[in-house]
Amino acid sequence: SDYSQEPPRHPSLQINSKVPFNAEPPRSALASSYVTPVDLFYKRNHGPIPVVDDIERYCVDICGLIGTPKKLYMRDVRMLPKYNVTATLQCAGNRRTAMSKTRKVRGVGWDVSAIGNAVWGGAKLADLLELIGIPKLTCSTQSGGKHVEFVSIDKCKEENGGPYKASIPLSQATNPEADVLLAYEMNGEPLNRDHGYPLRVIVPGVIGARSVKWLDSINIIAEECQGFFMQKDYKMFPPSVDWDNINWSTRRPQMDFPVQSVICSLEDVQSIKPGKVTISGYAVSGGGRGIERVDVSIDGGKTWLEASRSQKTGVPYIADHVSSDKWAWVLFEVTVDIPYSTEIVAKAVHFFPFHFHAVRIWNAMINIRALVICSTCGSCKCM
Ligand code: MTE
Ligand code: MO
Repeated sequence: SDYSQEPPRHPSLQINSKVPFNAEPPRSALASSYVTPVDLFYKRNHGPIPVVDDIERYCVDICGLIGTPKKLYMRDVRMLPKYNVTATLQCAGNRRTAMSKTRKVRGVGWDVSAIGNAVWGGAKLADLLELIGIPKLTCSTQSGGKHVEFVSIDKCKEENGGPYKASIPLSQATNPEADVLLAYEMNGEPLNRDHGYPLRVIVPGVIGARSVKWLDSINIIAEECQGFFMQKDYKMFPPSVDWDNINWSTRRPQMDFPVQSVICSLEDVQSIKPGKVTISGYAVSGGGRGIERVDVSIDGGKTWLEASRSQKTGVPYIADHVSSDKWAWVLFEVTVDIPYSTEIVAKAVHFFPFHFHAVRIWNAMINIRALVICSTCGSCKCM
């Protein structure tokens, strides 16, 4: 494969794999802005970045279970009503490095920043499908049935040199409230090459793997996509399953991501002085479920303090409220008084109509002793 035409990238990105290019920003930079700047947004690729230079001739083939195949040019996409949707994109492999400390996980190692929040501009897939004769649905709870498959221009080794692809249920694709976009803008700028120029799919609330970049065709198919990334990757198994006894067909592909919270203002192990410390980070849940609460503990999880949550400054965040961005993360912050070497933990609770789930808990170990300057002995030994 040809990696001679890769675009320029921001020097502060932490590179997890050079070819294909996989990189994430430092965690401290990530939670400092609600909307992640494009150049700091994580980049997750499975092959070389495609080059599309004739934008007039670029088009997406729409085929499969429809009357007559159609060609969708960029001018056709721009004729559809334009929406700006603020949505957090998260790779299913986010925090894989930490997971591997418990049990070795295969795949590119990621710290906590394989995630970003952007304002995606483009047409709704539901509008396009309606235009070609597939009516809108306002309920996406049904499972099974037809899928809409997105096929890319890029080539990757997992597909034996074929294109990257994925699918979502037709019921989600035709639901205008699911906000599935054919996006040509990111944060008000035309999409850049790394993020899918000229056109990509954005499936809000769902693992990043389904948001196919560099769209080449859209196929209406009878059942879910049979590609590698739907069938042989991005599935969750119990601890009894390993690489030698895995039966992929026993699990469904991951779609909505689970609730997640991460402390970004501290590293996993860090030396700080005792006293007031502001702890901040992000919390997010898939499926459009808001974040009901974020709690922080400074005693390893024995007692908890509620952190404040925000999206836009000055607007109080309320999960499931009309003033919040339902597909986007919240940033949290709490100031605590740290007395001694301790373990700081954050946990998020997402909003769900009938239950509250606290699913993922993450620990930030902090060793304070090392940095305390003791005026009596001049070293830290007496602590
Ligand atoms: N689309 C194509 N065509 N090729 C890819 O390798 N990677 C997917 C998805 N779409 C991928 C793709 C994965 S796994 C993720 S997490 C997101 O794109 C990452 O999007 P980003 O690079 O814009 O952050
Ligand atoms: Mo991903």
